[in-house]
Amino acid sequence: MRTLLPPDRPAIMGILNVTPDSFSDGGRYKARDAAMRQAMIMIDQGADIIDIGGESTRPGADSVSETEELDRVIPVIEALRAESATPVSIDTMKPAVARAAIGAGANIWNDVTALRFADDSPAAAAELGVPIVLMHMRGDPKTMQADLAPYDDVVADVAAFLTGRAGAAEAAGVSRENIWLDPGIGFGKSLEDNLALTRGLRQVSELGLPVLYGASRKRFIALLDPAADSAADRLGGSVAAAIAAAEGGARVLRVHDVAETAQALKVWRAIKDGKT
Ligand code: HH2
Repeated sequence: MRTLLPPDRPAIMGILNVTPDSFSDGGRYKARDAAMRQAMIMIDQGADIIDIGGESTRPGADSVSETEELDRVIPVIEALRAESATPVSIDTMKPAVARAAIGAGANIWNDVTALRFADDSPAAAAELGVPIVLMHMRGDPKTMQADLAPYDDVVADVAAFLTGRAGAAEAAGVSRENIWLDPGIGFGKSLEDNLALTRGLRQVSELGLPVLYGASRKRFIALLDPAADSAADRLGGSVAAAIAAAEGGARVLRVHDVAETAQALKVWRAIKDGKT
């Protein structure tokens, strides 16, 4: 398997939602073949990791049953594993889905609840022994945008939360080298919160654990550019946010538009390092 985290640039994590209702690509890749095609395109375009999710976490989304989620993601993970050595992450809050996905060949557990969904989540992460993404979110996807009480200091609050969750994971037996952190752009945050977290990402990366950043096609971009009402029209904003995050020390960028992000990273690195 390839190294998960390249030393000299952020890894690109390509998003593959096998759901009927994801906010940007919902429904398009439900069929396994279509999902596989999209995964292989993203790999060709430079994705270092493919993030497979079977439950939408967009604001207001309904939850899905464990069986339904397994039916959506496992065949795609198996098919991808048969075709490619590219690392796969499983975007799920359910420990049983994470277990099955890792069993089918996934390499990373991406948990937007930071191991708070089930009592046995921390123990499952310890037992699986793969990198675990701990993301910051207030409330749950159904309620998170309803209650936008101001943070005292959003960057400090998120950093403190992530420090606490990393501590809880370690206490449950997860090894520190397997812990990645994510500020959770768009999860229970105002436009100003998302901008402050992006601007202040260095404060999160200085916690000393790899940081994953995901702003791709998210709604806050349309708050800055009302013409980008449709998610597919948010490419420019997504790339701008990704480069700002790279500047703030992000080690993984979770994106829909792999080719454009890869190109932007090449130009960014050439400018920064003076190397072509
Ligand atoms: N964002 C989404 C889903 N999973 N995981 C991490 N670690 N970080 C994120 O920012 C993040 C995530 C939401 O985006 P998307 O997958 O495109 O949509 P949906 O949740 O509707 O499937």
